[in-house]
Amino acid sequence: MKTLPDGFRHLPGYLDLPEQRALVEDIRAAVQAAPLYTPEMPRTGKPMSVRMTNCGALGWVTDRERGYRYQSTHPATGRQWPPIPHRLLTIWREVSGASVEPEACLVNFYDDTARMGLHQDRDEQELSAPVVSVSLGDTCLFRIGGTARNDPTQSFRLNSGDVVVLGGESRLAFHGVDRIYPGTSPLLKSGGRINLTLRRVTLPGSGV
Ligand code: MD3
Ligand code: FE
Repeated sequence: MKTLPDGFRHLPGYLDLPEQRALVEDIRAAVQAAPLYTPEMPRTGKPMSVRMTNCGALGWVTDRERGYRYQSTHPATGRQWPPIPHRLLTIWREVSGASVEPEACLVNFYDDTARMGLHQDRDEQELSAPVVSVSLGDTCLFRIGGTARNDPTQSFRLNSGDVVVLGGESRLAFHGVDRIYPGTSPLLKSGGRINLTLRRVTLPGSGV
C-alpha cells in the first residue's frame, strides 16, 4: 500500500459554507486590486492554463524571460500585491504549526479545462515551513507523489472548504491537478475552482 509523504495533512471540510463565502469575498476584493493574469512557462513562453494573482509582501510569478520567481509587485500593473486577508492568516496560525507568518498567498484560478502538471514547489528560501492550501469552488482531482519525479503517486479529490497542510517530507513532494469537475460547487457564480496557497518565502532574519 502506498503511503502519503510524512507531514501531509488533508483537513476535509475545514471551512463551513459561510466561511467559504466570506473568503471568496476577500479574494474578489484582492483580484480587483491585483487582476488575474496568465503566467508563462520559463524559456518557451507557453501559457499556463491556470490564471494567477497573489496577496502578501511577495508573490510568485513566472514569464518567459525571467522564469519562476517571487517579487513584490504585480507583473502587469507594477503595483504592490494587496495584503493577505486576515481570515487566511488565522487559518495559517491554526494549522501550520509554524512560528513565522506567511509572506505570500498565491491565488490560482482554474476554469473547467485548466490543469497543473506534476511539479515541486522549491522557489522559496524557507523550506522548513509548510505550505497551506485552501480549496474553493469546484472539486478537483489532486495528485501527490514523493520527492522524486518517478515516485508512485496517489490521487484524491479536493472539495470546496478543504485545507491541506504540506509540511515535513511532503513539502518537497511532486504534486499537480489533473482535472476539474465542473458544476460540483455553487460557491462561485460562474463556476471554476480557486486554490489559495500560503507560503513563507524568506528565512526569518534575512531582513525582508
Ligand atoms: C504539495 N497548487 O500552487 S494545492 C501550487 O490546487 C499548487 O492549485 C495546486 O500546486 C492547486 O503550487 C495544489 C496543494 C499543494 C500546494 C502546495 C504544495 C500541494 C503541495 C507544495 C508542496 C507539496
Ligand atoms: Fe505546487
